[in-house]
Amino acid sequence: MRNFTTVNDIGPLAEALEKARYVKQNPFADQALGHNKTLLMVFFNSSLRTRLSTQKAGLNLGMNVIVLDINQGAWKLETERGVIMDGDKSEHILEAIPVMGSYCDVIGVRSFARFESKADDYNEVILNQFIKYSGRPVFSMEAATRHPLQSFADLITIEEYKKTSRPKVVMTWAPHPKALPQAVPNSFAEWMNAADCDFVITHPEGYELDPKFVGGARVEYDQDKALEGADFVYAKNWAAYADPNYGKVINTDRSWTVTAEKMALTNNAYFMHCLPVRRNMIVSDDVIESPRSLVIPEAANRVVSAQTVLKEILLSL
Ligand code: AN0
Ligand code: CP
Repeated sequence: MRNFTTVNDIGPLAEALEKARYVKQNPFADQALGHNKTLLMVFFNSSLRTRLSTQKAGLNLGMNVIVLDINQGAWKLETERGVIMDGDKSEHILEAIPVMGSYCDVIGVRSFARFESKADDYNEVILNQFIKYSGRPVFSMEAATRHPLQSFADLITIEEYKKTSRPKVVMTWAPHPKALPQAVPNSFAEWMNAADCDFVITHPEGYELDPKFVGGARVEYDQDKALEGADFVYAKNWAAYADPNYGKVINTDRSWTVTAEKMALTNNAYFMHCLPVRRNMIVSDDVIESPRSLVIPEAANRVVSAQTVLKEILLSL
């Protein structure tokens, strides 16, 4: 595997899960693989988990790790070609990317949807420029349309906790005061559709995701109905995808918050969320603190997904 940006890059999921199990049980078995190899992590947006877990994954593999926060200390980057750079941006991304590539062997990129242009976001213009111009393998640390390291960790977590071979997994929209990207729900849908589970998506009218990501999943507009018999409840907010509301908050209905009453409709489901989460908007305190909440083991598995992916990339160098 050279680049890792979607579920398709990892190969058959059963094999990927087997590799992840090995990595989890033997975190330091491949220290020699990363010796004298440098991982550069480039952040255009904030992060707690991705930053720490991916760094840890690189260190476990014996890599040197450099982290760059573009917005804290780097030059402001122009991303559009052809503009006269007489504004506040000092450097063009077309120079910055190959320069960054010259200092490392593998690059991770976090670059969220900017909600300025749906076409730019859904064409992954930033991530694709890294792939095109860095000369290095590139992996997504959440790009405009997907967050595959998160979805892989989510799948690993579901595999660890499921009690039936084909669990019912419900992804539910929940309210949030600010506009959030569709990357996490898109990606989760993409991975659940590729995995063996009964996958249902529930959200208010107007929050339909790109059909390309929904795929064959069942969409149920009645959250209570969707939650019936669920084994896993995966909560996430996202902003509207459909035009003319792309990138907008069109509903903050708190009746969609995942509460104990909502969880009572399920098959004693586990609660999942990628974090960071706003309590009592997305999920009530009692649900996130309950023994059925997997948010901490789910975050811990981010090291496992990142290390499994980095290992495959190192093997391809
Ligand atoms: C981001 C999002 O929803 O995509 C990152 C989640 C991992 N969340 C926020 O910006 C709060
Ligand atoms: N879940 C996740 O990616 O968290 P961070 O935004 O803190 O990295």
